[in-house]
Amino acid sequence: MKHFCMFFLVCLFVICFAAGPVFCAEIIKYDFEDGDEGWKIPDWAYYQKDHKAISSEVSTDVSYSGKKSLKVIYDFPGNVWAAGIVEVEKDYDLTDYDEISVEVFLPKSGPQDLILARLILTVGIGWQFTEMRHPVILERGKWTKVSAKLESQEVPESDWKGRGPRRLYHNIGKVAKIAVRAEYDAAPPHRIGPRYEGPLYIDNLLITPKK
Ligand SMILES: [Ca+2]
Repeated sequence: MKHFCMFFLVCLFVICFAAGPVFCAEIIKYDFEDGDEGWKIPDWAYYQKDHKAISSEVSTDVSYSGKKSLKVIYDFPGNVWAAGIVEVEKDYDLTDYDEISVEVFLPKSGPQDLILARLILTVGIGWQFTEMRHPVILERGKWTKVSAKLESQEVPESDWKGRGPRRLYHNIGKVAKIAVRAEYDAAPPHRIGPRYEGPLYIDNLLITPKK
């Protein structure tokens, strides 16, 4: 019996050790309760003609979790496609993670069905943009969840753009930035809308481990 117990404990130790990273993967969360946590509009975006994010700051106007969120001010002209990005730069190995999600709030004063959001990961040695294949339409006056399954052997169908070496699957261990991009989906002359000079709020970005 004693030998059996010892054998069992050794087996348990070996299994736990072998599966260490799975057990150790903890949820990654940005909820802006302790400041901007490194999130900002990247410098290069200010030089892009179609990037229209003006400023970002932590705010108590609205929140999805806790009392604060990240308030990003945009100036979308409405008569042309435009976008605005906020991001955090930090090295992540997301091999043992399953899904990434974020909540985005569009005030009631915003246009309906014209502002969308998607998540973007900057990955690999070449820092390549890997973006969600389908952006999500933001509902006015509500928090809208934007989420995507991360790529893995278990999830062959991809929620992400990028082929070959740019594919997220090949770079999931080398994520350098996480970004949220808002897009004003104007396509003149037939699809245009009112100018929107105002905020979106970002909160509760979660990267959840595989079960
Ligand atoms: Ca929060």
